Amino acid sequence: MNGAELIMKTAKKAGIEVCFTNFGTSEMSLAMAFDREPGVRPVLGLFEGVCTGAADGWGRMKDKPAMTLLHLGPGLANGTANLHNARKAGTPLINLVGEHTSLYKHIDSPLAMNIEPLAGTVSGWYKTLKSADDLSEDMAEAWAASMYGQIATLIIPMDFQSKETSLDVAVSRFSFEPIDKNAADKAAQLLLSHQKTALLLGGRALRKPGLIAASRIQALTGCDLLTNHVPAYVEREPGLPYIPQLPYFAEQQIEILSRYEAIVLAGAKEPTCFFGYEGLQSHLLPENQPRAYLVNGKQSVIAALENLADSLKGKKHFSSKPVEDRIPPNLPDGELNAEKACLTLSAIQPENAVVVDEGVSSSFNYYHVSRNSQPHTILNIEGGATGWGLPCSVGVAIACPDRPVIDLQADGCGMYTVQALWTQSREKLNIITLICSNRRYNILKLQLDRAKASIGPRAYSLMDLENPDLNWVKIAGGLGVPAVAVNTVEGLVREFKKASFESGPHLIEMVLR
Ligand SMILES: Cc1ncc(C[n+]2csc(CCOP(=O)(O)OP(=O)(O)O)c2C)c(N)n1
Repeated sequence: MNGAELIMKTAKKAGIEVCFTNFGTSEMSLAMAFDREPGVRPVLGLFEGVCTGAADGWGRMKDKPAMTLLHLGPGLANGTANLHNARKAGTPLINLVGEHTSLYKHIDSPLAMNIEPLAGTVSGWYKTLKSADDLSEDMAEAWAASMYGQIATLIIPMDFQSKETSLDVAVSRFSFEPIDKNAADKAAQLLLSHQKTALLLGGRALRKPGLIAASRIQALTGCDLLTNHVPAYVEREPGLPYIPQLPYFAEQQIEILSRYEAIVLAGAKEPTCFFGYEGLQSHLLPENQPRAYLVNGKQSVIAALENLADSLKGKKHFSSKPVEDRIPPNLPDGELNAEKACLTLSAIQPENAVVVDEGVSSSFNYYHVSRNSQPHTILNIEGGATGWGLPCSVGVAIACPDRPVIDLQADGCGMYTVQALWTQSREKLNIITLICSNRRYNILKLQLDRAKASIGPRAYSLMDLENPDLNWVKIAGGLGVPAVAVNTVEGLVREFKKASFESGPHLIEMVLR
């Protein structure tokens, strides 16, 4: 057995099932180990951003890490934007990054790069392997670090991968830190002693057990439940509460947040502006608003919410709210625009779907209008780095082969990592990509309009995706994914149903007015 095989054995023993990779010479031994230690399934992405986005999608669905295998610093650099998205989403994820032979490192060869600082920008844990003797222990440590919902990057010199070893496979161990009783007491006190309160949910709190505990807290205290603008993962089904998202624009968020006398944050980041503007506060919670943070990043938010709900029993203070009737959305008709596209999807999406939302300005409405759709999971781009939806769908479909995967995908963002369609085709993944084809960077135009900036023709043309038009049907076809274009609700319904009946990936370009 060599070092690379030991890494794969350790990964398999820890429960890692898949590795999204685009490798090179310095990772050759690791690539060969996929055959010698076949527990981990390798999946090829034709750009590292596809691999890292796919690992994000897989990790979100399974709540445990997928691996990537990337080529040296440049490979990691290509994958960094989607690692950033994964970091913001709190996704467990492990990168294996090759490094030049340990004795050769001081030579400034063509691909040499200082990898660690780059890894540090996105990784909660990172390490360059110092000795072949540490291979298995370091891999097990990387796994444990990732399980807190962070990225772990292990940089492995080439000579350690190929070195023969008789080391044992290390056992990976992970547990959350105990929940904080003081934080729970403070949260309970705030929720019970104020009239108008909110519980701001994020991270794993938006999974089913967290949502059930949150709705118990709501029933016992009368608090509102909220989430940040782009929650990474939200489960929806009858019996689970609808969690309104804070709006995109800062002044709207400030207006909503200032209605509350006290706030409890449960796994959610403190709301901030996407961008700082002069005269506008960047932290959006009112300065003197009493608040409690239920957990730190190493505690289980689900356990903390359940504990809080239990501790509030018998101390009912406010009457609970009536449960909202779940009325499914009506199907619109006629020519497609962004709102109708969201309504149509909400009305026809199949039961148990996973909806990956990188629709940007076209999907502003989707989160709200789909609240009573068939049971589903929504994934969102918490980090805001473009080019996430297509790769993320790859990881989701591999993690959950029995669930329909729908990517609500803005056209501009789609072009960043369009190679993901090839992986979708090669792996025969059941994904329907719905391109929101407005043929512009609309969100940038909206931002400029708001800033009342006078836009000259050159700047204007930089936000236009016309001349030439992107031909999505041909692009998808060239990457092995059957595609059609539609411009009416009726066409969308027809093509969506057709695509749902056939296995494998499909793309529908929704030409929006
Ligand atoms: C890595 C990265 N590059 C650039 C941007 C800036 N940006 C934000 S959204 C966007 C494209 C928006 O266009 P599109 O995807 O078509 O969605 P629309 O705005 O039309 O709804 C760009 C370039 C970003 N957020 N991240």
